[in-house]
Amino acid sequence: MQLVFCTHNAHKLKEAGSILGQQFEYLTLDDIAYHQDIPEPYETLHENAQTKAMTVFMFRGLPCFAEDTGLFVPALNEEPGVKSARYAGEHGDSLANMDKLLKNLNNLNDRKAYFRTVICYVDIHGIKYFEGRCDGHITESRSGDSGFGYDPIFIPNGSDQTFATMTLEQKNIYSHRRKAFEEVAAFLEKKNSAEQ
Ligand code: ITT
Repeated sequence: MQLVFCTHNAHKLKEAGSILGQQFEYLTLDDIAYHQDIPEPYETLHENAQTKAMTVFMFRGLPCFAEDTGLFVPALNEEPGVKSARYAGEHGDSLANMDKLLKNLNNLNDRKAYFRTVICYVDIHGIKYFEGRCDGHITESRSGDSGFGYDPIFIPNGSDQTFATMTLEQKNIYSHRRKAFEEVAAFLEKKNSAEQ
């Protein structure tokens, strides 16, 4: 069975691949020659994930999944949230995004934060959602250079290290994405065995 993972983010592909394993053939957007950007204009992770998955499903007709993730900081009114990729303006400028977040948290004692991931799966039978969450806090400065996005300033509960100082396997112990993808893996396994 072929499945398309609708992302242009190579880090996400690597993380997802490490969780989902080899039971399916995963295609990337490059594999299906989909080179456009998919806009994420909505106010919820669900709507953005659904739009990405539906857009690619309509393009190619293969089962697709897409995810949208945000970093939510309760003391900042849940910012950067659904706008995490473009918090400082330009999409995907992680250094500027982290600088802005550290500046906005300056002198605040409550540095609690959480990542939330929503995955949308679409095939001819319909749409399904999966979720994962990771609670932790924002550090006072950056540490580490692994991973991506806000990893250098996020420490998950139960650890004293930022995600960016961890190996992929260590990040997966705590990660929002790992939890969501484990649900996807269980769903696909069940679906696969029902179809055989
Ligand atoms: P696609 O839409 O192509 O999948 P993207 O990089 O635009 O890739 P999102 O909109 O889902 O991805 O992600 C929003 C931002 O949230 C992302 O650019 C990162 O800055 C941040 N982010 C997401 N997951 C993260 C993680 O595991 N660790 C650190 N930051 C993360």
